[in-house]
Amino acid sequence: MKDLFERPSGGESAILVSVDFGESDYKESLDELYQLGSSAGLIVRGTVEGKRSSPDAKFFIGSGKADELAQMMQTSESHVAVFNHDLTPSQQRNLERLLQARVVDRTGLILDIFSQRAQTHEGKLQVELAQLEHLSTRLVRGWTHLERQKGGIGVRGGPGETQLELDRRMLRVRVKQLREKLLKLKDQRGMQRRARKRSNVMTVSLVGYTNAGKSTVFNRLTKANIYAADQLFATLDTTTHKIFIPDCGSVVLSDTVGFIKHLPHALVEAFGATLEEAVQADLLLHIVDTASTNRDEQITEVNKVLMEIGAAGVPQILVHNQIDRVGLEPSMARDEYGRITSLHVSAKNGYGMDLLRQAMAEHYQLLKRQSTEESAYL
Ligand SMILES: Nc1nc2c(ncn2[C@@H]2O[C@H](COP(=O)(O)OP(=O)(O)OP(=O)(O)O)[C@@H](O)[C@H]2O)c(=O)[nH]1
Ligand SMILES: [Mg+2]
Repeated sequence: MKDLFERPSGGESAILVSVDFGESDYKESLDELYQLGSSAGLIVRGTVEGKRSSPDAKFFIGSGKADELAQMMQTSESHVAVFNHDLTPSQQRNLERLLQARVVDRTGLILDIFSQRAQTHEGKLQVELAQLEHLSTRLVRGWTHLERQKGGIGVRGGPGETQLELDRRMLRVRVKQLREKLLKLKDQRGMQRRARKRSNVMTVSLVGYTNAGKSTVFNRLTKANIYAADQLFATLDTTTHKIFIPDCGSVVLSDTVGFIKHLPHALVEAFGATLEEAVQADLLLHIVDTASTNRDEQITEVNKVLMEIGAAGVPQILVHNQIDRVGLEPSMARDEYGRITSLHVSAKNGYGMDLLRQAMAEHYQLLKRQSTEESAYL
């Protein structure tokens, strides 16, 4: 976040590049890239679009489009080209040579936002590990460019392609160090969680697509004042608060990092310890932006990531948020056994927050019944 504000007059100029391979969600993914760019602090000056059946081996977009891009970069005085795709190291290198500018792919951009947002010690270590893991599969530049120096999107300082072999060795050493440090922190988290379990406190995690309104819900329920903003990945570090709910007692509520389509694998792996909060929760509140045109796909994406991290089995309530934007009333739906399956709320206006509390209280009662039944069998 610090970097975001350090950049002069709001950020660097950039051109977006997107190729339509005939996917059904092409337009939404380009909108998302725009949001990612502005969340990273870039000023988007233009977009180069093309249609292809497969990527061009040399420039990804083909040489004609690459020339068009070079032109647009020059006239708009942009120094960054952001691709809505993952590039091979050689495509990136060829483009950088041609454009004489920095080229960032979708994963690089997401990693950059994460590195700007990381605030806690653990968050910073996790981002660094993700960046190094990503880099180790491609290693176009030296790893030293990931040192937290001042610099632009996708670079953060750095000397370029020098000393590649030495870099590889240093990279391996650093990855090992980071893994060890993170493992220690994971143990600490585990100890805290076990203490909570012993004290019979229910744990609830807010999960969902980025920008759905998780932090706004969190603030409503806890009366905390954590950062919520119309930005992708406004939240990076897990925040946990204890709240008191009638018929339920204390509940430990966590706000977590948002998910996105094609969440870089290196990030999912590096954020294992943080995401573990969701895996170990008694209940997931899956926050959805009801007003998004891509709502159903976002729900599917979130469930995919939950599956990947091993949280698919945790009971989940779908919370359709932002109903004020589509003119719906707060409501609650139940399955055939009477269990709450989904809610419609507006965190911004506070509509339906009582329903959220009721849902947590009912889940608590359910857990209590289950544990009594279990102990009856023993
Ligand atoms: N109109 C409306 N806006 C909302 C509502 N809930 C959240 N927002 C807005 O949506 C934007 C994103 O909200 P956040 O709470 O930061 O979303 P998040 O899910 O925590 O996002 P990340 O941390 O970036 O993944 C902010 O501008 C909020 O003010 C709602 O119920 N109605
Ligand atoms: Mg948030």
